[in-house]
Amino acid sequence: MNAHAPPNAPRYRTLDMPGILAFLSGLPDLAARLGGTRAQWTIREVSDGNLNNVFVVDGPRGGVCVKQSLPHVRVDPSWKMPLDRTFFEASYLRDIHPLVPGLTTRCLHFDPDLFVLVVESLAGHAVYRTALMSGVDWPRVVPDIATFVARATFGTSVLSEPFERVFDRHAVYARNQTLQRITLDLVLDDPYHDHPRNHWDDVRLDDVVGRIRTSPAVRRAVDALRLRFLTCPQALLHGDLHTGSIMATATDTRVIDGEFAIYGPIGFDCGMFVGNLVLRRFADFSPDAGRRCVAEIARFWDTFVAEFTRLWAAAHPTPSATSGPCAFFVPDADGASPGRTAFVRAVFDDMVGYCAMEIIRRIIGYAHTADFDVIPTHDARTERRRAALSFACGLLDAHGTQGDVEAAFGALVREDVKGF
Ligand code: SR1
Ligand code: MG
Repeated sequence: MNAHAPPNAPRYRTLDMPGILAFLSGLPDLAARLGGTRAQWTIREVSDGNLNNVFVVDGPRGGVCVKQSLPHVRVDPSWKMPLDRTFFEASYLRDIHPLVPGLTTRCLHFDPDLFVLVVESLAGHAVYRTALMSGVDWPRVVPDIATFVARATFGTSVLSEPFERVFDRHAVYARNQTLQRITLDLVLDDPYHDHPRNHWDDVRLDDVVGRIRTSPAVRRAVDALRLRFLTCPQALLHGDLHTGSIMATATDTRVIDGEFAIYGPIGFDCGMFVGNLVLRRFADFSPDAGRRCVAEIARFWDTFVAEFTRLWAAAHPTPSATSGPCAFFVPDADGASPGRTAFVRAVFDDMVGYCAMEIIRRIIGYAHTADFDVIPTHDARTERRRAALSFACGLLDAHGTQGDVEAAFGALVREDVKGF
């Protein structure tokens, strides 16, 4: 028994690089994928997120990516944490890979004792956030992510599967409570009151933080969105779909890091992604950054709606009078579908709300993003963060009234948004 293993995982030990190579050499399929002998394999650590150790191993024939849970948050060893997050990530990949085969990675192996997950390595791909910060323009990524969200959520919802199957899956992810707690606290709660995990480095943000926390309309929106996150299990979500959870090239897009997977409102995944596009917009000084950002959000939303409704129409093609229990959502004989329209509108409102909450938590909460780090001066960084917070505050103030992308996000291009 390993003295450092958590009590409920007696065979667990944190693998170092030689340990990873030894682990892989004991798995014939993975060893064959790498090719050659263990002595010919190279290994490098690529840990980038907050939680886990991640390594890429390359051999003469191919590569794999190895991810292991730690008994604590990687970036804060004093924050202890159960190990089960790689189990949920492996489950998520197995559930959604058939729905989005070219848009994520395949789970090649999961070890339930060591909490090690092995997936395909993405040679040549960059973390999308890092690529955006270096100025790339990869027009495929946004519609690919919209397609990913539409297919992965539709395919795991009762709109496409018998409820028994959905509820069984829901029961599995309902155990992902450690990471659900993190999202509840870090994204949906902490930023809206004093909490030691919050931080920002300039008192010039204090007044906008105060505005966010004291506006009754913002408070109402935040409370409603928090409640929806817990009470609206529409589909299996990625749960942490920021631009650091995407690996891409100019021609290929893959969603990674599904450890936060949970049943919840579909607009949560949409809002996380769009929120990170908006964060990027506020860190970008190029003159048409606002116009490009609004165009990207419109492309995301239009692609998502087109794909989601295409799947829906294909799954329920018959007129409501002759169909089963989901008739409310099936088009009438004349093709109209008020139920579907209302459902999609609710996803839009959720997207806008969670987008705002993602922006806010990334600036004043625990886990900031690197986007603003490329801005050369402290004053300019503060100015941009202030502008982003003000914009997010406005989204929540008017939450539920915006109606379309232009109404919600059009201010990103107008001169009346100060600070950029
Ligand atoms: C302690 S975990 C902090 C953040 O990192 C993850 O990527 C999630 O975004 C989480 O909120
Ligand atoms: Mg992550």
